[in-house]
Amino acid sequence: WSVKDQPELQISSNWFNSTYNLNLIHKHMRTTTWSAPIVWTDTYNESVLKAYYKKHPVTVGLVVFAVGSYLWYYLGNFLTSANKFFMVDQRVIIYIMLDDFAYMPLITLNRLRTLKVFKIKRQRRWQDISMMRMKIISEHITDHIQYEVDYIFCMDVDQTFKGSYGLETLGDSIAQLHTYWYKESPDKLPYERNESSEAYIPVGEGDFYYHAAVFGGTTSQVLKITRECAKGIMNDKKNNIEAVWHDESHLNKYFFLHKPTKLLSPEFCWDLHNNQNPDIEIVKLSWSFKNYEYLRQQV
Ligand code: 2GW
Ligand code: MN
Repeated sequence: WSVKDQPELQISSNWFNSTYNLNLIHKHMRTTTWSAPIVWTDTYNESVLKAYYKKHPVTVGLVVFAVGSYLWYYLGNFLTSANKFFMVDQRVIIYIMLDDFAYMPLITLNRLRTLKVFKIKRQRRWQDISMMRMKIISEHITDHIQYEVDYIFCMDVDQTFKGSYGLETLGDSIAQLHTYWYKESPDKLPYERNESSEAYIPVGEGDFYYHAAVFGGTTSQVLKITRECAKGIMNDKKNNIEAVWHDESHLNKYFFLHKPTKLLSPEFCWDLHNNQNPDIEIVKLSWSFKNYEYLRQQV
């Protein structure tokens, strides 16, 4: 990919001070120690997948939250790009959780795509907006999503699809390798290290650091994931503890205890502010520009 195709790269950014070492040379890993495939752009054949799913059609759900400033700032772009690149030619239901119907962007969707928009209560703290997603998703799966789709993806709204994001990503339980941490050894990963938190992972243990901006799987697996994470978050709240990376810490604990059956390479959730990196052939989804001071004061 070139800088010209990726406008975010042209935004000068000093909002983020990277201290991560991206110079370690690693070969692409193709499977985990527990034999789960790691999907890179060159590990699958799209036409084979398409032929298979043509005979076995599936419906895929995409759940996204957009409340407060994130609603008008990110949702339109997220949806427009998802319409273009997410599960093209498959049935898709996009579930949008927002706090004000008036800011729902009007976009035209391709055939086979449906929107379902729900209003949720606004949380006072942004940490709670993020964490409460787990509880809300699990409730919606129980109420209706389980009867509507076969697979679900849950995603942050502050990102943009840049390339075909399709059938190669489907599986029982899907975890996303984090852009910054995928080459790092487990003892350096930013897991929750407080023993009293439900998200606790001891130093030296753990597999990978997964990014909560993308996770998914079959409806029943995503129900388990979100229920367990919500339970951990609620128990921590009772004990007056908040894990270092909020819902993401709990998701990492869940995937430490229940190994994901498929991992997505960082191509599926890349930060374009990162250095150019030969590991990354095609960026499929990229972080949108984030002005923390501005957006977070708006909550
Ligand atoms: C979040 C933080 C600060 C200020 C506002 C918000 C906020 C988040 C908001 O005002 N409105 C809103 O809809 N959100 C939703 O929560 C939205 O879907 C957003 O993508 C998601 C997570 O917040 P985000 O994207 O600002 O967090 P990140 O990009 O720093 O994400 C990672 O860490 C989070 C926990 O701290 C989550 O685990 C997230 O899934 C991770 O990607
Ligand atoms: Mn985000």
